[in-house]
Amino acid sequence: MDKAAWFLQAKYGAIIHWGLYAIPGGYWQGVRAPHGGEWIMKNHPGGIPLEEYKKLMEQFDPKAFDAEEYVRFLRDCGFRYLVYTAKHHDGFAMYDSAACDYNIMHTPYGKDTVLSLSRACEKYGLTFCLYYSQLQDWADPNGFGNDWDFDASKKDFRQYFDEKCKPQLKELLTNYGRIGLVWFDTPYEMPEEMCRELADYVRSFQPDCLINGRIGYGLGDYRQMGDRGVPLKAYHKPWEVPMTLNDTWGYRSDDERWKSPAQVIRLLAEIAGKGGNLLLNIGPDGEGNMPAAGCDVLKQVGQWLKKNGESIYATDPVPDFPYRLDTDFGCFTYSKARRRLYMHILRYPDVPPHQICVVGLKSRVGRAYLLETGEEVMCWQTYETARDEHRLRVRLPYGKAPDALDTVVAIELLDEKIETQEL
Ligand code: FHN
Repeated sequence: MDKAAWFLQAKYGAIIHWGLYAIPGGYWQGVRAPHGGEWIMKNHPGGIPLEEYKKLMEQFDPKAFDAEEYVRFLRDCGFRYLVYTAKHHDGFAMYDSAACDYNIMHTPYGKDTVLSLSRACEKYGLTFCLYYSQLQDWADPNGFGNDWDFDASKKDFRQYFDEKCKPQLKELLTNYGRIGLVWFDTPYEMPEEMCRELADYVRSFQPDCLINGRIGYGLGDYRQMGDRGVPLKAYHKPWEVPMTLNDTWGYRSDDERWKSPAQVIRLLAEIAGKGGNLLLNIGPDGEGNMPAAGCDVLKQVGQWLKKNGESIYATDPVPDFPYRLDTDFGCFTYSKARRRLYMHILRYPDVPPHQICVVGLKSRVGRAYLLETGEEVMCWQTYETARDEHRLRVRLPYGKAPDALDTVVAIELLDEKIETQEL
């Protein structure tokens, strides 16, 4: 079986950015640091000296963190895998690392969160995956990125690579059972030989572990789109979009710009329809609470997925449609195995007849019904010879949208192969 099969079917993953930076939550001594909360050490004017930043360790005692509760919640919200920041750019390890003392075991909390989360994922059936910042390490004199504590001209990146990066990856890949994928980040100018060495190294411990595209030079097992970057068209190899739920990755106390459940569902449907995965972030605070407003959004998406998951999980990319008529209703997803096309109605046509017309589907259509209830909806196809246009019309239930977030119509296809018209 293809080692990416689980990833292709999963479609919806969660990423948790959590580290010491969650304590200041975007403010250092009353000064607001711009952008993501996880960058505070570098983005605070002049950079926070390592010795100062390290003092956060003394305060790290997140009483509200409960790995089992986190993972059960994520499972109930419909996520199929979890990516966790074992070490972000600040260089602090959220697990018990023998390779470097700068880790969670030396905080008042003193417990290994990679261990507890990996076990919880096993218990609740999520694939456990790890984020590891391979190039940037602001705590190591030879790591990339910290030029306020360390003289950049004296850095020996090879030393950091051999003495911290590789040993830590070995720990992560040998002490926590099966790792679904390693999520590298910001490879910047890292030389190709070293990226290759790292990819081979990961595979030497866990040959089935996927590596994301940010290993660099196309050495990964799937394509990592840019942060929040959704491609315009379907892409037929494995890929993933990392997305924030508000505007930050690591917790910021001032960021309340949460996406709505409708926005998340739109992203999920659009990305699945183009053949990709949505990797959605949540950043717990310094006490270990996942922000309540973000959790509410995730819950509502989860409730929608319980009824409509068939239209998202294990779906395949939809062939391009030349254009649509009447209304910008939303988008399609498609399952080859089930021979079904799913029409995601994100904007319900508000005037009767509540009808949507799509041009360009050549395959023959059978029955159509609301996925949530099974209620049949009328649909019919016509072909206009003079204009050479195949039209599919779907007549929706009268009144308001059966599901205000996204009403899904399942359309059964009679032909094995789905075909659309070319213009
Ligand atoms: O610098 C990081 C950032 O903090 C965050 O981890 C994101 C997630 O995709 N990756 C980098 C920026 O692309």
